[in-house]
Amino acid sequence: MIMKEDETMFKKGKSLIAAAVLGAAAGCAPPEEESMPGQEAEEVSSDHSAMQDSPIAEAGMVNTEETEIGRVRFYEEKDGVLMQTSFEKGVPEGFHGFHIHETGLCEPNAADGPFATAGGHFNPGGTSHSSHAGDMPSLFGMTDGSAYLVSALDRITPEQLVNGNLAVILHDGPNNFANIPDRYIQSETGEPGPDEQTLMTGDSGSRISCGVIKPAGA
Ligand SMILES: [Cu+2]
Repeated sequence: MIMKEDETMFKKGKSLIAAAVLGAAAGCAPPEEESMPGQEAEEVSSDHSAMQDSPIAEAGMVNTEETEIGRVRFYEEKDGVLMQTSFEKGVPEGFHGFHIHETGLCEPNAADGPFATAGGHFNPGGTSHSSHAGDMPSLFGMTDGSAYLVSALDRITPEQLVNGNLAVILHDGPNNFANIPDRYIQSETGEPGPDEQTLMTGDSGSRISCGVIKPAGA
């Protein structure tokens, strides 16, 4: 049932992209006489039509009751990966931290808290949040609990997504991307700026949904 509705959302996304591509082919660029004198017309060459192809990897997103509430699909494109996320329900209203975590193990009853078994952010470069390969734009939950997000990513490779045994995690709270200016002082150390925990996680709180990233069709 959920899968079916989810498919519909996916197709909606697909036809939007198709419409955009058609628009471009039909010559929607402004006619040359409209360019301002002395201003070079800029070529826009970004092509994110990968969603017309088959995904290379997918994650079925479950909540803590292990019900599938959404799906994340990854498509290979020329310079990276296109991520398409659709949740049918279960996303609290507002922004949520949304990341690729390092271990493809989603256990709602994990000893250290729901989905703690997925580990930290996927971070092969050993950098701070928000420079992790697994960092993604925040997911916005609508008032009806649904959410939809498409984003181009080039810090993670198709190979890592297909063979990395990784997981997508949706957090309960918004992500601060470790953007804590120095005028904020850490209560424990008296140091300015973000503390270690913030530099690791972005402080988006508990994990409310998890999905193991599997090669498409697996
Ligand atoms: Cu996370």
